[in-house]
Amino acid sequence: CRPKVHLQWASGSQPVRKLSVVSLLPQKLKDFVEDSVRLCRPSNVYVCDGSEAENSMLIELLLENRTIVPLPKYQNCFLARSCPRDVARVESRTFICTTNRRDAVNVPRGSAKGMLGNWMSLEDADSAVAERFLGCMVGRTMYVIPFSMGPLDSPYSKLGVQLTDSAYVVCSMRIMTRIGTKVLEKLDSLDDGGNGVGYFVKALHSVGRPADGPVQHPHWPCDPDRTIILHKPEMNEIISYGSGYGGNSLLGKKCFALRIGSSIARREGWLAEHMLILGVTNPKGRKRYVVAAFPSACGKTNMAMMQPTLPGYKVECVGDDIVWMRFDRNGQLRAINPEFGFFGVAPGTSRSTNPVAMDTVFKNTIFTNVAQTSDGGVYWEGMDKLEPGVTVTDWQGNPWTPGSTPAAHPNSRFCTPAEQCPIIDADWQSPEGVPIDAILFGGRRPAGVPLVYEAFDWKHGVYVGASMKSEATAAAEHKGKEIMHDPFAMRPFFGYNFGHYLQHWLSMETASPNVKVPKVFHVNWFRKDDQGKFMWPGYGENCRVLDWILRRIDNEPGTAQQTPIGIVPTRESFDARGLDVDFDGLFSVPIDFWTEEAKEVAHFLYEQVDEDLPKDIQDQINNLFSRLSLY
Ligand code: SAT
Ligand code: MN
Repeated sequence: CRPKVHLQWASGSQPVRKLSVVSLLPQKLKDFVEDSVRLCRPSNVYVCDGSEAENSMLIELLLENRTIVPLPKYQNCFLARSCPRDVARVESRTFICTTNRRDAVNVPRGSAKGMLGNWMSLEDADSAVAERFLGCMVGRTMYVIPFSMGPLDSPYSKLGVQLTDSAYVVCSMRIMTRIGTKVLEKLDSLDDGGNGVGYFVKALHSVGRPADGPVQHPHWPCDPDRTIILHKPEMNEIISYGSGYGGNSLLGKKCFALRIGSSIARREGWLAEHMLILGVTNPKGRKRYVVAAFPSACGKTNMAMMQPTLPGYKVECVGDDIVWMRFDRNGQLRAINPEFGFFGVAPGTSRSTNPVAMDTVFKNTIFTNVAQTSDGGVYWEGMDKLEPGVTVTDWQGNPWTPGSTPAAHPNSRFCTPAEQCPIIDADWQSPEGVPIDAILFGGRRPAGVPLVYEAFDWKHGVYVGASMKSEATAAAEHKGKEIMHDPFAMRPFFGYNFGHYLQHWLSMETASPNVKVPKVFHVNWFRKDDQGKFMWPGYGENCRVLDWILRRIDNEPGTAQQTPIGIVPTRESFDARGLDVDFDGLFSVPIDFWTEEAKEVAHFLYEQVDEDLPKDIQDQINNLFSRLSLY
């Protein structure tokens, strides 16, 4: 019962020409497609060319299936409502699969539970796949999406091919990555070097179908009970089953660009990180680029699109979520954004919080799980006021009244082309990347953590990244406002053992004799006062923090005040003009709090990383304790 493999050429909604795919695809890709066809048994195979016509055909199909509805208020925008059980990443079902466990995940001390990723053996992964994928695409089309992470002409870019049975995924991948014939041509021209490791990342995805009983939501088929996301870094493979949602299904993003990417990066001597990239120009016209790592749903998109309030400042956006970076021949750190679009959190986005995003997302955008207005628009919590007379349908399709349950799901998203961003940086697709002068780490920390502090040096900076914590958000299945460890904002995205990851970061400093490591900072926009009120206005005012950071990069005298945890601004060097904020409160370093914090972080690192905790990090822990006790 072997289905025929066809390459369909579409015009409008009618497939008009069928060609045998066998003779046309590069051998390795052909093998991948054929093996997957034997497993999944789709009724059709369609190779995506990435064209406008193809996209229109798929949108037409999605409208017919009611997976999406049009949003006539805007230009070429659509809304998808997912199955309510398929609304976020599923970290508990996400695995790194390797021959040896210790390569994939940290090995905690004693019986402690590993908090930094899940491992599965290759044999168990094979059984999980066999149980789920056999015949999972019967009656469906398998789409073949050749995609590039990074600009096609960049030496830093990597290619992938995703097979999926979801047209929603194809349309979203087309926004989030560079897809189609051009990628296929590049892939064809590459040589795999015969080393057996794929020279493109193989990514197999199915939304699945429940083992017992019919698909619950015909417009959003999925199999939440058996969702599983597998990564095989030794083979450059990703296999994802059961979910159509963002980070679980757009496999170029977290699965490739972070998990497989970090593992490739370690082998090749560079860094794949969960960071935004922005360019900031000061009033003197000096432009610098910085990267910043915050956990999911902590405002990376807002910061990447910041509208500075300080006169003469300008921010431009290179990326809002993922960075691939390496030191160039001159020892300068350079970064590319491997993505092509923004998959941003909608709630909280408004004309006042992120006007640039508001100017970006109302054309050519797929919204997922936001609310819909009676005049054919969208709505979410924290958006601007509703126009009078307009009624709202919530993210599940039910009538909504203000004050009742959330109109939009807290993890609802916009998926929008980066090139539409009015402040997209002129060099955002530069093949050699942009030069990076500072690395920022941050999180949601209601207590104790200053607005900004600078690490003493690179090794201390690596410790600061390792010690990151943040309040849980809606981006994954976690409940409540618990403060979780989230080292480097990578907790759900490490592709290999966190101890080895720390060693890799430490090794960057001596990667070559001329390496100039950037300064490292920690920021926290979310400190609260005794009344539980945010102490810092955030958003555009965060440029004041960037202003201080730029002064530090320039080694401006009189800008540094030493504390046991790092360097904070002197009052004179931090521009708080016109703001009514409690400077001392914002920058205080409460010693009792930090002694507890340092102990807790040390406990976490020793327990989680145990024998793989690098000596340099152990030294950093000890140094911090002695600085705190001397204080
Ligand atoms: O769903 S995604 O993983 O793409 C978003 C996020 O968690 O950052
Ligand atoms: Mn993210």
